[in-house]
Amino acid sequence: MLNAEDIAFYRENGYLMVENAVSPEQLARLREITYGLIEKSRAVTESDDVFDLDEGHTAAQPRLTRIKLPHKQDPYYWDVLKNSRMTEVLAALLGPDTMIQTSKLNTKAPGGGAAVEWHQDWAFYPHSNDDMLAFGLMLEDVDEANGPLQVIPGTHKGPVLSHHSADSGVFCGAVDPEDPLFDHEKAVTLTGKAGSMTVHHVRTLHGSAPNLSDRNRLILFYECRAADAWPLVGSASYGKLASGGGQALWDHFADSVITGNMTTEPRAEAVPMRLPLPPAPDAGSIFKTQKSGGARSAFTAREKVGA
Ligand SMILES: O=C(O)CCC(=O)C(=O)O
Repeated sequence: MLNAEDIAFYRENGYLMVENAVSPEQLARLREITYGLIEKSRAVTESDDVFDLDEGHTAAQPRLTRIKLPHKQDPYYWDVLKNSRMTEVLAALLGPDTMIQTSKLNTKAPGGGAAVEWHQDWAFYPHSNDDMLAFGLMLEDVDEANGPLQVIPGTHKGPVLSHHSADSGVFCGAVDPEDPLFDHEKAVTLTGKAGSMTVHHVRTLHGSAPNLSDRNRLILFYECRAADAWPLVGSASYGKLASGGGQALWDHFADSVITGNMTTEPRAEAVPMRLPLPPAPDAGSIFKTQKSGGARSAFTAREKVGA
């Protein structure tokens, strides 16, 4: 599925577009399940373990920022990851042994669905090496108007920028728009037809503007790692598991294998790291972390005014 040129492009730029990552049947079923979950969210009044609610969410008009851990909400999301062309992309970019780090379905509602401020996933969850990436499977067409993912090529080879609020000192999950290392002029916008998939390296700077269209922007993210990239203390999601003890952690990892085998021999590389601590007051999702942590918006300053 990926040729040598694609692989070289990814290694050089830290991102890639892949068309037709799933079959039309898989796409149709994923959409059906996703819209079913959005329907269910009508009964929900506060963000919980499944739904992250956007401002203005009501029973009459569901507005979600996210469905959390979709592969835990319906087994079909997991089935698609394991039984589609995605596994070929994983093998080409991460090798034969791969695991899921997390998943999320960012569901930007029409007419203003929340921006995701610029960040590096690596700042949220440093590991012993950075052979990690995120797939972004488009469940609806994504264009300039409905809040596409944007990336800054080459940043996967650069430093980890500060994702801490200059005001409060907490981890706010976003870079400061005025950070001199944040070169927004180089941003590339990733649009495509439903069924297309973005791939970005764990250290690539990325973000997305609000959804200003009258259409949903549904992107299903699977964040994956080489099995020998081992999590370091500091990531909120692993923190929860660790409180269940070693067995809970082990069971979680055993359930996270996508291809090949897990390992108890992590590979350590000399990669730059920062820890996502102390946490923002509400670390329930990236949206909550950025808001409650006091992240400054790059989008109000730029895209919203068309600058
Ligand atoms: O939804 C998006 O456009 C970006 C999502 C993202 O980067 C994240 O949730 O970490």
